Amino acid sequence: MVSSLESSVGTERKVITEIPGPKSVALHARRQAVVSAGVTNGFTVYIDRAQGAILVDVDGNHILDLGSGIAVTGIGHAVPELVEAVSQQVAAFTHTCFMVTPYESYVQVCEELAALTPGTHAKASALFNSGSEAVENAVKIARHATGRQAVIVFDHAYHGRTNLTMALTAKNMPYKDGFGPFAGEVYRVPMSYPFLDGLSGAEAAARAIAQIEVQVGAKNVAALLIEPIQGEGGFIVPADGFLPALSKWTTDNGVVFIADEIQSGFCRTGDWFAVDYEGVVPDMVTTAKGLAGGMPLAAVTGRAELMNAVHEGGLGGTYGGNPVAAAAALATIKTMRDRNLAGRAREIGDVVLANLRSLQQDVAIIGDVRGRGAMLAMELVNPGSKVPNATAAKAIVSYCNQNGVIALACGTFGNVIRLLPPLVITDEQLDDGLGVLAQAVRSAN
Ligand code: PLZ
Repeated sequence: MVSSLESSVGTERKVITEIPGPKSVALHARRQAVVSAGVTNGFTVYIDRAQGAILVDVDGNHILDLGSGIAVTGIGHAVPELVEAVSQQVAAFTHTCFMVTPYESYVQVCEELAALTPGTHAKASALFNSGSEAVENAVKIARHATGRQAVIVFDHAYHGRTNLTMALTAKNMPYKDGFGPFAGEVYRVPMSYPFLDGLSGAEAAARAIAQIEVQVGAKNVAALLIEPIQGEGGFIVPADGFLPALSKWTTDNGVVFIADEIQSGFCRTGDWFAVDYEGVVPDMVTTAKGLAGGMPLAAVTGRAELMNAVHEGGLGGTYGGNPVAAAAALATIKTMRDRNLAGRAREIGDVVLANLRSLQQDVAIIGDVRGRGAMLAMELVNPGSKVPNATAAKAIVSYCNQNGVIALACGTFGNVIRLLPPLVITDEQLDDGLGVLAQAVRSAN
């Protein structure tokens, strides 16, 4: 089954119809009749099958994936180890509800999370279905364990779309507009954004901490929640020293430091977690996306004394840690380890950063090139300024799509192009994708 899939997909980008092709156009008309307009699609080719870094649409176009379904399929599509593990688990049993009758794979996932997340302290985890749910539970646990209520979040943050996580997310459109009232006791402070603020990590941390102490009061703060590299907000890499300074402040003040590694975790940045880069040890880590290679699974992993402070029965949910998703996570983690995908992410980063920096020399609209490992981005500006250029970002995404490449925009101002290729992307595929991207940037310049 796996080998025939491989041969039917191949490894090359091929555009054989207009994009979207006629079958995708027909499906899209059906979709518009029955799917809520609130759920949108960035790129309306309908997918039939996929392998590695290639998606095949219903018209037979072979699309090169530089987005991994927003940092999910890090190990690539239809990886044999995952297909095998999931198929066997589906045949064995699909659901019991862990709260009713447990099974080993849930425990194994928690063992892996304890071993892989930073720090050698005793840890415990709880499993959920989505990133938002993990973040929401991390906040619940931190409040319960500290007996405090305030939660500190940052400008440009993205943490989800549930009621609490909307409050934690910074950007109004499209995530929050008209969906209030929002949860209380959430306080937002400035992020380190080196391209725009020019501050060192220590200076940016001092600015944030001063604001917390003046406006909230350290003793009221249950948790400080931060994406170590911000995702939806614009792939903002804080200046070195920012995260360690915040981490120290939380430790000194009895505040739970929660790293939201939902987008940056699981080898994406060239380490298992983005905080590993500066040796920061969070009190809690939230994970999802890359954890289970496309099956819905999320986790909160934290210091055992925090995680176990919650009363019995205080955490849970029908599907959390579902056996099929747990099997997928174990296969995903094994694949990442066996194929050294953290190392591969670093190689991808070296190639892409060099390529985009040289392109930046030639075009006036690239203000900044940044990222780490295979979490990479360019920020587009009006020539000669730092004024956000969302028009260029839209044009670049659309040019890539027309040519069979998935590239994603992000950023508070919609002016950042992010690259999140599957970590198994080949050198040839990466070259091909960067070639299309360069043409797209030149045509938007
Ligand atoms: N925390 C850091 O990146 C999800 C959102 C896409 P869920 N990011 C993609 C969209 O527009 O809805 C994300 C994240 C970080 C939390 C989340 C939320 O994870 O699995 O989408 O709930």
